[in-house]
Amino acid sequence: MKACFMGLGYIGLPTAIIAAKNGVQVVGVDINPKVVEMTNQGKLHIIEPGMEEMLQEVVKAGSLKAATVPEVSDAYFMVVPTPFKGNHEPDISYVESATRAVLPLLKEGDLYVIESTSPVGTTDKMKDLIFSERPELIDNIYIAYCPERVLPGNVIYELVHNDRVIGGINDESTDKAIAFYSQFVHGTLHSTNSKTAEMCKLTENSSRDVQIAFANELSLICDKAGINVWELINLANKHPRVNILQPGCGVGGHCIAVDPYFITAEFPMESKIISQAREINNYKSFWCAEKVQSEMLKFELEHHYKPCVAMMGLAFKPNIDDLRESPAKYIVTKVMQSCNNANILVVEPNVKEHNVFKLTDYRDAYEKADIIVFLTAHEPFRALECREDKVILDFCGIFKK
Ligand code: SAJ
Repeated sequence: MKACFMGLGYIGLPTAIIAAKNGVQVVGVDINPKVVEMTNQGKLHIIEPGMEEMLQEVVKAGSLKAATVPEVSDAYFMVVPTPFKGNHEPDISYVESATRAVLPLLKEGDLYVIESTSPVGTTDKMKDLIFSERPELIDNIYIAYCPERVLPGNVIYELVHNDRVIGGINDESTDKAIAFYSQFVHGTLHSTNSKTAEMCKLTENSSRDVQIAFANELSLICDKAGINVWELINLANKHPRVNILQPGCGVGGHCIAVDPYFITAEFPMESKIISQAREINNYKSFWCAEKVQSEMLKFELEHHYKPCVAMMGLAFKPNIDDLRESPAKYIVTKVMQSCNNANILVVEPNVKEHNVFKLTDYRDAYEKADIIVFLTAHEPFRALECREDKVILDFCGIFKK
């Protein structure tokens, strides 16, 4: 069986590698020639533990090759980004152009799958596009939607062991897609229709966003009421049916802070909680930046000099080096703008160099600064001693004090 993966990003490339390792002849397609070149040399252009060794193995064995254009295959997978436009409307143009690229290659009996997070109805739209251009394929090819669910940093394990939801445009399509994924997925493959599978992906990430918003809302209430939110949540979670998540400096990454908009854009009247959650989580970052600025002003009035501030963490979540859509980065930028970059030390232990921020070692910054702002709960920060002589703004529960 030969399969073509359209998109060699954070999901497409690992999936292509795992499929190639499990007997599938894979062509990985990307519009970026640099990505194609690196992949063919066995070099990973993304950061994912353990993945490069696997890539080298499948490239060497000849079971995976990368190219800028697709090749005739038996199965085609759309694993391209679905960002949103300025007004939070989903943009499915990459899915559409990847589909148009494989359209001329499709033949009877082929499988076409969308993995990209997509608004409800996208699979039907692509089905209509395929059948309008290639009417002879109606009832002759299999079309399905199968979202990914992996957590960056744990991709190898989760790609194989997570359950998956697979929704075809008809039962035959669902079965055909299940047969493909069962070659390398050990988790259960749950069958449904394409619309439910699309909504399922959006629901999973919106659910997490809503739960984090609840924790963030509590943190704002507790700040006003003079209550330690970490202690409060810990105690509330002792109830057997309560499980509150952790507040932070906002929600980042390219999934949880994005996918809920795919629901709110299409169902604005019905998605009140989902849209409120987005607002609360965005507001939390703004609130954190304001809090740092007011603490700096207070310090200056009390001590008659401008404080040195350590901004601890830039990544969008703990123990990774991914800065994309990071609330910490937004807060650091906003604070730096407010003081013309003076006296701000920026720390990110998982990144060696950055083209915008001059990075300082976390121990040096902690020692030197008057105000310490914890933005991302990286593990090494937890080993620091909580110092009475510093002003500490702990937005991510390093000391839980
Ligand atoms: N966060 C909090 N408090 C928490 C948990 C997370 O503030 O208690 C913040 C993080 O700091 C980060 C953001 O939320 O800024 C998102 O982090 P995350 O670990 O919740 O999720 P992602 O974006 O890395 O991955 C999510 C996962 N989805 C769910 O857990 C429902 C993953 O399984 C998906 O595959 C991925 O989105 C995706 O690709 O959609």
